[in-house]
Parts: sequence; structure tokens; C-alpha cells
Amino acid sequence: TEQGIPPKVLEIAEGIKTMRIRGAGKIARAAAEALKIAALEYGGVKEVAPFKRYMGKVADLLIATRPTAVSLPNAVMYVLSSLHRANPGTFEDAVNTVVLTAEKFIEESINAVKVISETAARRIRENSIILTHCHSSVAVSAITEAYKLGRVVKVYSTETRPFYQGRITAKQLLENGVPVVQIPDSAVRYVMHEVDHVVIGADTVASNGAVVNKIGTSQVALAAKEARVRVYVVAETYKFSPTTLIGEPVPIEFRDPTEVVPDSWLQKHPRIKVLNPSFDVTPPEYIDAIITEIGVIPPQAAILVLMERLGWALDKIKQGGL
Ligand code: RUB
Repeated sequence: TEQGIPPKVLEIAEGIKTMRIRGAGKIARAAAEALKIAALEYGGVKEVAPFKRYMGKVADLLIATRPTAVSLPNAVMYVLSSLHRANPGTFEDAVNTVVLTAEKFIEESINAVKVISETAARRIRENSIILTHCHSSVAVSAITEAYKLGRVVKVYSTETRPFYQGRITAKQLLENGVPVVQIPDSAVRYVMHEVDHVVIGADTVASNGAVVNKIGTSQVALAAKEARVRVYVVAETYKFSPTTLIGEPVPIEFRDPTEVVPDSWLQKHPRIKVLNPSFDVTPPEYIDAIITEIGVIPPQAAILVLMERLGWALDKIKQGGL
């Protein structure tokens, strides 16, 4: 099924799968870029129908790379639905539609991160200590923005076992001049009494306001709730999941045991089972606000964001397919 798909597109798909390209926003933008490349490098019959079929194949390949972040299928659907809506008369129009919509998605995505960061920064109090989990490019950007306003004195960054995305967070914050302290995930409750705000990203926001993010996020939120610390989720609207409106659960990715323990240890102890869930669900009651590019909402208002921003996807669901 990979026949006829350009190597650069396969490379992006592989990059997402192996987590060379990771984080929900980056994954979405990479997928849009892959669709653009696929359109420009299409080598089949230059007619609309076969081109559409080919783009459908590329879409399936991209969507199959990782299951949890809804930003991926949302980005792909955004580009492909424009191709169907535009109803292009010529092959050239069809290619153009894909290229322009992909570029629009990437541009709007980058802009959303900027708007969210500015909004989030204004919500951070003076002299704040912030805790973040995993590596969210939106959270790093928001914390950096708050730091520039002189509001951040320290950031606790969890190491985020087993993949250690927290090391990327610590490195980037430091590069941005933000004082950062790396802690093991198990130290979250120990430091929570010092923390003023928890700022985290999202892979998927469900219609009831539940936030799916890196494994451990719900423990962080639980510790924050106990200590009366505010939890802010920073997430672009394309991280809201339209299919959760019809009660579809968000699929949780399970990754290889060798991310948790070395293969040699597994060999030595073949009867020990290892579970490696990559994401968990934080219920809306544990989240104080979700900060999006169209405003700050209580998690319970997630459904309104879905109606406003993903109406086109809802229409598709009603027609019986997404
Ligand atoms: C990354 C993760 C991030 C969100 C948001 O998981 O859980 O918090 O994707 O990131 P993984 P961003 O490393 O498994 O992809 O704000 O960059 O979209």
C-alpha cells in the first residue's frame, strides 16, 4: 500500500511513529506538510479522481502512525475535506487546494501557539513557581512568555519517564533563559506545596472537557487539586476531538516494554510483565481552565469549542463517517 507514495512522505510517517517527530502540535504540522509534499510529488495519472484516491491513501498512512493525539486526524481531515469541498474541476486545482490548505493549517497552528502563549502568560501571577509535565511546545512557549513578563521565578520540569521528554523541556526552557529544575515524576507531590500553577499541554480534549495527555498527567493534576494549585491546559482547538461527541473513547497508545526496562533485563526475567501506557485521561474536575486560541474556557465548555471550530467534522459524523 506504500506503493507510489514519495519517500519524503514515508520518512515523515516513520518519524512520527518512532517519535523523532513528537508532541501533538508538531505531529499535526508534520502531517500537513506530508500531505503538501505528497500532492506536489504525485506521479500518477493527472486527473482529479485518481489524485483523490492517492491522497486518501496518504491520509490513511499518516493517521495510522500514532493513535492518541487527535491533532493528527484533525489536521489530515482539515486538508482532505477542503479537497472534497472545493470540488476541483482540474487536476491542477486539486493539487493547489491541498497545498494551500496544508500551508494554511501550518500557519494557523503556529499563530494559535503564539496567541495561546500570550493569553496564558497574562494568567500567571507575579513571582510564580510553575510545574510542567512532559514536553509540550505550547506549554514551553507559554511559560517563556510569562517569564518575559517577569512573572516566573522557577519551573519544575518532570523528567517524564519512560521516554524522558522532560529533558527536552528543561533544555528548551534553559535556552530561553527560564530557571528550570528537573525532578523525577515521583517528586511531584513533594514540590507541589511550592507550586503556583501547573501548565500542561494536551494530545486530545474530549467533548466533556477531559484532557488526554502524557502518562502521569492525571497524577500531577490530582496532586495539584489536593494542594489547591491551579491547573491550566494550553491547547489549540484542533486538539479537540469531534468523535468524542458521539461517545467514542479516545484510544490510548501502549508502547514497547523496552522503553521501560532494558531488553536484557526482560530476557533475564521473562515472567515479569511490563505495561507501558503512553497517555492518561485527566477528568474535567481536575482542570481549572483550558486556554485556546479562541479564548479561555472551563473544561465543561469544550463542547462549545467543538461546535464552533469543528462544525465541518460534526457534519461528517452525522453523515456517518469521519
Ligand atoms: C507529548 C505530550 C504533549 C502533548 C502536547 O507526547 O503528551 O504534552 O502532545 O504537546 P509524546 P504540544 O511525546 O508521546 O508525543 O503542546 O507540543 O502539542
